[in-house]
Amino acid sequence: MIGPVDSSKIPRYAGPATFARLPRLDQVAHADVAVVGVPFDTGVSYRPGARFAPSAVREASRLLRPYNPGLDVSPFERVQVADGGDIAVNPFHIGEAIETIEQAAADLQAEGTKLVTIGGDHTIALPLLRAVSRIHGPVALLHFDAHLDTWDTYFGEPYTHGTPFRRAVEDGILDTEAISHVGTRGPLYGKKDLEDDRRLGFGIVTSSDVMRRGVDETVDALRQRIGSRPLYVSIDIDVLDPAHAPGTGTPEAGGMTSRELLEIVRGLRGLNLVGADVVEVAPAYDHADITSVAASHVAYDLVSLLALKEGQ
Ligand SMILES: [Mn+2]
Repeated sequence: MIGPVDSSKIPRYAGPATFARLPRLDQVAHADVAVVGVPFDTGVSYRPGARFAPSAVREASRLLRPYNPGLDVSPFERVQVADGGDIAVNPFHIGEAIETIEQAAADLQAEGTKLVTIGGDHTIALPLLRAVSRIHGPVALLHFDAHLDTWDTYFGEPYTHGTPFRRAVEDGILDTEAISHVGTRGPLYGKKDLEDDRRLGFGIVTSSDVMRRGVDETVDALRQRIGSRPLYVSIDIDVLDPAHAPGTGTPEAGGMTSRELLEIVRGLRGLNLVGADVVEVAPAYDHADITSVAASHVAYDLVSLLALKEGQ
């Protein structure tokens, strides 16, 4: 196993940034888990800038240490984790970008590597789900987000950051017995948004529900619905309150704390996680790297969950 750069010998702030100072994918024979960037934000409806997230999150991840007490695991000792670099996509053509992402994600997973992907805007979840379902069939989905992301079109366009999960249901790549939004809040276009969403099969645990029920009850309810199904976790960083994630494209007041999000993610231990993404970090609106730090820690816990499972 090739671990991260030894921070007792080379200071954390020195040298090029890979996620958690891990080796690059081309420096290891095989990776059980790879962290991959998708610098793409052509699908946004409001503030752009998520194309700069992969590099910002890598910079913010320099301080991550090798032992995760929250999950009692040293993920980089348990399995081989590597930084898979960025999937380079056409910023001027959403359709082509989606095809590129799906094929690159499928290639990366061809030999059993599990992916934690750093977006990018939420458009990228669709091709990532398509790639994962090629291997596992329809997957359960936990979607952490202020927004539903099940709208039909924007300006007549079907592929945007507000529509990936409606397209995924239409594709038949989600197991609609086990798909849930977590952390939704904020005003909608109309009540029909919620009716359409329910018709697609989604359950909703709102941001207020998380506050009222608490983390443990929230986790129990989510776990029951998922069972042993293959699970994909998609985390829009705007699920956090703007106080915890100001650097994002469509902020909404009244969100979760980073502590709540990390605790819910840790509560997924033991489930059949097959892939995950963290999207919508927009560094230009960030302050003191608050959002990038939160995203790097969430990604670390997702890597840790995969390490626990893959290292069995
Ligand atoms: Mn989203």
